Amino acid sequence: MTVSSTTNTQPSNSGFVSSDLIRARFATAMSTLYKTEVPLYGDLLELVADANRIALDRDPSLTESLASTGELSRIDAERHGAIRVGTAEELSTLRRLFAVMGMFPVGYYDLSTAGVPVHSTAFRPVSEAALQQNPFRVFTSLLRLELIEDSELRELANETLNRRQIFTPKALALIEQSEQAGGLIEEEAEQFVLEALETFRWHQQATVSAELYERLNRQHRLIADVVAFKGPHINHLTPRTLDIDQVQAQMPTRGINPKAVIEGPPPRKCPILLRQTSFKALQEEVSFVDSEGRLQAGKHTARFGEIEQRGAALTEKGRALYDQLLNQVRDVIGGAPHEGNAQEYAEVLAAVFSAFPDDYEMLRQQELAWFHYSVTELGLANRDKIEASDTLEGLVQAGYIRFDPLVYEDFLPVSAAGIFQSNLGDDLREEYRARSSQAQFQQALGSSVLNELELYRDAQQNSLQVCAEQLGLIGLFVAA
Ligand code: OOG
Ligand code: NI
Repeated sequence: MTVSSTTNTQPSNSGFVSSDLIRARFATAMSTLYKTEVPLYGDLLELVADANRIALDRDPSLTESLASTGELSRIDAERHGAIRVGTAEELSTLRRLFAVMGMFPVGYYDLSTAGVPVHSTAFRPVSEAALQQNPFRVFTSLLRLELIEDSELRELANETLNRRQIFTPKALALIEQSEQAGGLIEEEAEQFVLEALETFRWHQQATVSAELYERLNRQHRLIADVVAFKGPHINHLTPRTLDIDQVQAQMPTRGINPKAVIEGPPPRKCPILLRQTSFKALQEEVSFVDSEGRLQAGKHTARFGEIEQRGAALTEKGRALYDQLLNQVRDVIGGAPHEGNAQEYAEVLAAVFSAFPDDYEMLRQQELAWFHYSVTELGLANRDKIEASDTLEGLVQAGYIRFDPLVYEDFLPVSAAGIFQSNLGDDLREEYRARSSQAQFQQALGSSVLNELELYRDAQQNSLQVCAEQLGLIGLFVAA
């Protein structure tokens, strides 16, 4: 799959609503739905909006940098969600549903090493233009039923999953319509958003008896969450904050209790990758149904809240350094951080990560991060003085070209495992011996996943291309 084959703005005369617009409408509809389902999420949105305003007011250069990369306009609408599905068919149909909204599977995440019986991808827009319009992403996990050791229970789970249909008939018909016609017209697009939303809605009534729920729950809480309900309810919706430490500190003032440790890198002058923290949602009332159809009252904890701060996307080299340092931290504290060693963890994290350059120019020189290059006003004014022999470095030094970090659009497996664990009640379990594989996941998905590094490399290269064209130096800059 190439990026150009997934460019998703339809020609305006096709009569189709652009997939970017469908995604933006869907993201808004999802946010509205989740606000009514989990009111705490609405409070969190307000907290994040306030903190973002303060962060931008405090730091004009941040505003300028976000404007240069096109992120400024998307910050308030920016969020990701997460769902978990049970079968290959559910996953592959989701792939088709997300494609209607210009969202494609990027990356592969193996969570089995952290004792979570799933593997995952993120459906997200891929082109820079699409990301700027609306960067909505959904972290999507496939349950690995083969990890249920009890064969009778595994068969029961399998039968339960095979009996359910998580998509409405109209959603399925509109996916087909879009695939065949090459898009959806206004009326269809409106209906598609409403029908697609049904798949992500919370269902208070379980599809299994309290007894089967308990058996599934004992295997793993995640297994019960996926198997026992009518659909893959959205389990959190995460706004992007520009100052996660500030929001984390303020959460308790609004009655929200975050987990003890922020996942990801330590606080830095130049943020990298992704920092995330979550809060546990309340237990919810559900009803189970016995074989005679009688309802039994019960409780289930599935949904939670999360915030994240995004920083520079790292190159392969930068990512290797990040992974190495994070492993070092874990070696020092003896595994994953928890409430009991939160303070020590923060200190070790900060100390170990002092080895990671905290300066954009150094990150660029050492090719640790990806950047977006753009011509400055000074550069445009001096266009005539630029010669074919000028180098990119020379033009950057002269102030004719500026560089801003490309934001990380993806997820981190170790952080994701920490988020999973915290809302599963922290009952840590050992890593699964039966490791998952990307090939197996892609077979269930019905396609390969895109490589995120290639997307960042393309974005950097495209920005250089635009600079070259604006300065009349066509084809001069070569990719890093
Ligand atoms: C997904 C957990 C991972 C993230 O942002 O890394 C996650 C889930 O609990 O389904 O949300
Ligand atoms: Ni998340």
